[in-house]
Amino acid sequence: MARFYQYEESEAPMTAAHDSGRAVTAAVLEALGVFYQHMPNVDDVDKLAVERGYANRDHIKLDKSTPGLTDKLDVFFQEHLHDDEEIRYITKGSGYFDVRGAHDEWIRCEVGPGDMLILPQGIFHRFTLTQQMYVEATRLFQDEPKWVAIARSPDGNADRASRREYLASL
Ligand code: KMT
Ligand code: NI
Repeated sequence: MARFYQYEESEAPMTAAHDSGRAVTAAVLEALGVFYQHMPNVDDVDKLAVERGYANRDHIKLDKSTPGLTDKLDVFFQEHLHDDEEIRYITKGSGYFDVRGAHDEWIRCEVGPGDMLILPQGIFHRFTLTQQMYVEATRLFQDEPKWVAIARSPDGNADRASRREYLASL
């Protein structure tokens, strides 16, 4: 089951828990447009995919044997947004998705097997592994995945349509 909390900055590596001890509720995440559900039954994933029109999916595995893992993780951990939702269903292992809260603070979402997390388009976020250093996940998408990572710019990507739409949706 997932766990959500305020991220505590420290010198510890990104894969450390960075747990401030301050929990964040599912309602707070919902207000940010983040969808979370524990779905141990894969049938529920298929049902959600039909309801939301996610016709396509692929699979990603990251562990210590992944070629270029360090570089990949560095990219995933750069703060960014996408012009599409980021839909991830964790099947094995664990990971941390950090999303920006209402006051631009980091909220850490620790996810594990059976967790479905959907980040809305335009939300600033990043990803890393936990110290388990292992995750497998299904990535769902509607058509062509638009997962180009748009780095956060000094003005917070204020002119980008997906960002403007996201802010308007809050
Ligand atoms: C992403 O887009 O950040 C990823 O696909 C990370 C791995 S999904 C567990
Ligand atoms: Ni992303």
